[in-house]
Amino acid sequence: MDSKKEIFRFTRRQFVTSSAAVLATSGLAHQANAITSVAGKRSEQGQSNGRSDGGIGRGPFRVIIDTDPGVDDALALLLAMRSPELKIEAITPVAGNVPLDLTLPNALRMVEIAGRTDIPVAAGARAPLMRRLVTATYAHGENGLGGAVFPEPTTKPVATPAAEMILQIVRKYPGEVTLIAIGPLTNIATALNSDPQLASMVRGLVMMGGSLSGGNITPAAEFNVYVDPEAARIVFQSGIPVTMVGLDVTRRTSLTDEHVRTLEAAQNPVSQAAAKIGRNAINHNRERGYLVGPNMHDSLAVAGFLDPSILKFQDYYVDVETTGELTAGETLGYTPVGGDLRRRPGMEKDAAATNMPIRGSAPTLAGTKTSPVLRDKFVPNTKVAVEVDSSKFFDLLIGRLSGSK
Ligand SMILES: [Ca+2]
Repeated sequence: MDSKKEIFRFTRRQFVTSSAAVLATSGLAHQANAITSVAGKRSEQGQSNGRSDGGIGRGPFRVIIDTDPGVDDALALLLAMRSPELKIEAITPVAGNVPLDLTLPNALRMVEIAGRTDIPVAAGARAPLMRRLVTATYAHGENGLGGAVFPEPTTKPVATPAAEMILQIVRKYPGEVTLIAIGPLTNIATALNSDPQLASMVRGLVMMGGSLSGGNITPAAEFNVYVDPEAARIVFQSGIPVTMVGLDVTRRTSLTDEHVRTLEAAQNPVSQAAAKIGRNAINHNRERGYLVGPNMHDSLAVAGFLDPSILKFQDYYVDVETTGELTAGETLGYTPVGGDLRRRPGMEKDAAATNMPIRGSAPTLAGTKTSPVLRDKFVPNTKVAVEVDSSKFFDLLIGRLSGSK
């Protein structure tokens, strides 16, 4: 018997006994052990100012914000531009919530409102890599801002296309740039297709998108990944360290009338614009019969980067369904410490657990593949946000937008 088979047998035996052990003890305690905050790790890398309130005040960190404004994108952009921790090298709009003909001017409107026309805005993709564009005007209104109307922007985008802009900036500052992607991942995937070296040159990618607990546009898929699943797959498989802020946590970020009133009371252009967008979006939701306001999905991704203590993360190997007739855009999270594949606490670090293969669907008779195994062993590629401190998030978001923090 070769050693591989021995390990496999050992694993199966241990799996059976350890499953019982986990059931007998507390699954929750096990999960709590497995969940780690990246706050500590980030502060080792970043320039800490010695404060212990998460990550606020550190940096500045060079970032590129890839976005499809979008109600929650608009507030996320305003939050980012009001945050001294960020050095925003570029904003790169992409088609998503609404077509590029609207996301591009909406992004330009936001830099004008924030008085940040020093930030280059570079036009991105008009359509997903391999699919027809599906928009979300049902959630964001026909103009992408919930019906809130602002003047036509006078600022122009730079001539360089978004994907080229991303490559130029990352090459200029190797190892320093974090991509904050809060729309479909078309621009990032286009940049990676053009130069795969990009993956080893970025510091990381923080994305709003995906879900390990069901979708919002189909039962399987979250909107951003649904729109361009092929692009998302390229990103997850690129080797870039990904932080995924998905529906698992963003579902708990509903904007309320009270938030909007606080924004309205603050007398500055950013809070007034954010209040106008928020008020329109809440009314839009009410007209459609929802009891709660829209979720601030994208702002949570930005806030979680600013202050990692807002979120808790767990390591997964994430891949994307791209061939389903009903499920394209579903994100699958593989882990040796969860679900039916969970191991005894501590086991996830053992060789037996990390040798858990990553399995796809059973091979078809018509296909060329003979094995369902996609990867021989578990190696995480993504930190998935699994818990959120919603009140801490809104303290930061509303505080920054209103100018009190
Ligand atoms: Ca978005």
